[in-house]
Amino acid sequence: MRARAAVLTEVKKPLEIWDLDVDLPKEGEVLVRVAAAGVCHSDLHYIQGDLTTVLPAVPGHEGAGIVEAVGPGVTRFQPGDHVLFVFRAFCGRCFYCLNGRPALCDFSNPLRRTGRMFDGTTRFHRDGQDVHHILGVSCFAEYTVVPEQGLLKLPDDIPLDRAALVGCGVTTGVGAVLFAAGVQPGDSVAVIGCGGVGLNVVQGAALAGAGPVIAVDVVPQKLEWAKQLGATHVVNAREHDPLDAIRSLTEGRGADYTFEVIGRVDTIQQAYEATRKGGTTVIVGLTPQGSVLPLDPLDLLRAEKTIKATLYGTANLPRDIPRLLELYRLGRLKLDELISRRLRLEQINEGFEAMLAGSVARSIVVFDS
Ligand code: PAD
Ligand code: ZN
Repeated sequence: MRARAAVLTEVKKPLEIWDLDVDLPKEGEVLVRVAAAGVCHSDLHYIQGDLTTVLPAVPGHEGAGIVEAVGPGVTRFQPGDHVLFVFRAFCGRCFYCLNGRPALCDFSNPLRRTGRMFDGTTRFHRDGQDVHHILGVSCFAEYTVVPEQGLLKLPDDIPLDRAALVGCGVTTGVGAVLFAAGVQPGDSVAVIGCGGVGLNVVQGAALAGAGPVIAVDVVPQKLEWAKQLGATHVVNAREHDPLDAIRSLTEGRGADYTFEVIGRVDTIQQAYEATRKGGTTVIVGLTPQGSVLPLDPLDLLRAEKTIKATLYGTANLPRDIPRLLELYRLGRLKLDELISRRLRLEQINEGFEAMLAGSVARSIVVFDS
């Protein structure tokens, strides 16, 4: 089968649109016709080389589609099923899975490390050359092959472009608040970085009944969106020192919970400073591989702060993703408002440019068929 895909051939270069040969799914694998794929900053980290992977490769990890074919031994899915990609395929049987933490499951480590399927081969090729997978998803392609453990079944009534966002940004952001931090009604929350993921931290804080919810960004439009998603106060970090602003909105103490949703050491430090004594700093942003966070342990101790990090919103994926979709159905979780721009696959680099320019909450690649 042939499929067009956006391919990362070299770091710091735009993605190229290639016509690929896509193999049929092997044992335990599923061929998915991709319907929509969100443009997440984590993909940009691969493009910029802050996260490394085997190249050439097809990025894209936030997406949804329809099962086209299943390989031998696949029992959970059949052609026609609507599915969500999970960028941490999980076995469902190990210690972490049984304790509600599937994103920590080691099952998919070989996929991420090698950019290949479990049998050591790729399902994408061009002119006989292997093209690799990223995070075992690679949904910037018309068709992709994934292990069945990397899919969750979606209900048919949720539009696939809206559902796609739940594959990463929504679950990560809302989950950071509800599942990682466990924010309670009336807790004060500050969110540093209100892009596609940070806006979901804001809406997660609103869902949790937090207040104040202080949104910090450097782009005025992001702050407008943050207000629409439930921020009670906004701070433009280009105009005001976020630390002063957060402290003055929390009786001088700092927030109960601060979230860093950019992926920079300096803003993680800022979030830590803006956390009150006894409060919690939550790291959501992915810093470049090898970064070091300078931290005075005595300061941490004297202030009794907690530093937490969250992968995939610390969500129990098969339990929590259906819950989030139900909240969307009930009008409690906003998804439509998060999509600023729909792109054709050929326009994908514009999605990354718009992300860097700060002009979109999320862009989403929508496939024709
Ligand atoms: P994005 O580019 O849409 O958002 C980043 C936001 O930060 C933008 O709105 C910027 O304007 C804003 N910003 C930049 N500099 C500053 C500053 N100095 N002060 C305040 N705001 C600033 O990215 P995203 O929302 O898609 O992703 C955010 C991070 O989250 C990124 O590092 C991504 O890789 C990471 C992520 N983590 C997980 C996880 O499991 N932890 C999952 C998905 C994404
Ligand atoms: Zn992502």
